Amino acid sequence: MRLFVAAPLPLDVRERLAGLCAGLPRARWVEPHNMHITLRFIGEVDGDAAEDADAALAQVRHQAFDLGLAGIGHFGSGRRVRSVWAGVEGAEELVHLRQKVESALVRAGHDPEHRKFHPHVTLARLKSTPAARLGDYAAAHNGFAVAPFRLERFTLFQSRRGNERVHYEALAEYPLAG
Ligand code: 3AM
Repeated sequence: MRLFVAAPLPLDVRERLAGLCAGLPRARWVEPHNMHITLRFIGEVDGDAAEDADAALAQVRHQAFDLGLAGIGHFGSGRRVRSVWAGVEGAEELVHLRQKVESALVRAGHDPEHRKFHPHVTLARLKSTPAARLGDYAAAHNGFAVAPFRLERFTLFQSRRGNERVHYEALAEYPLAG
């Protein structure tokens, strides 16, 4: 099974984000119920490894904290822009949480993640979207912001692919201390 760890987003935040999901040609928009902030991609694992990851994640201790969203960005450049996303504001605590998640997974036997962490909410995956259209889109939405909301848990998701749609199913939730 294909797993990743993420911060889930409240419904009202996902509804705000859904308002950004239009106006880019050749975009595959993320459905609002699938929106999240990935903390750590785990990848394909068997049932035993999934149980070990779950046990390790259940050991993570961290306070609940506030975070907001602000701005629009993208990964890739020129004709190879792969995705557009909403940025995270005040991500210091999220970075700490992500470090704890990373340490827990490495202790559970996963290879360390060496790529830099760029907290974001993916809005769309793109293929050959003209750069000018992306510029117009970013300019139109650059003032986007969501007021801080409380993150009270993080989640282990399974990514399933079925008839052309991807579905993220929450396998386990880990509360942050209130
Ligand atoms: O939060 P986002 O949507 O940016 O891109 C995938 C998605 O991130 C990422 O894991 C999240 C849940 O699918 N992902 C997929 N394959 C990946 C890989 N091989 C990956 N991240 C890193 N390495």
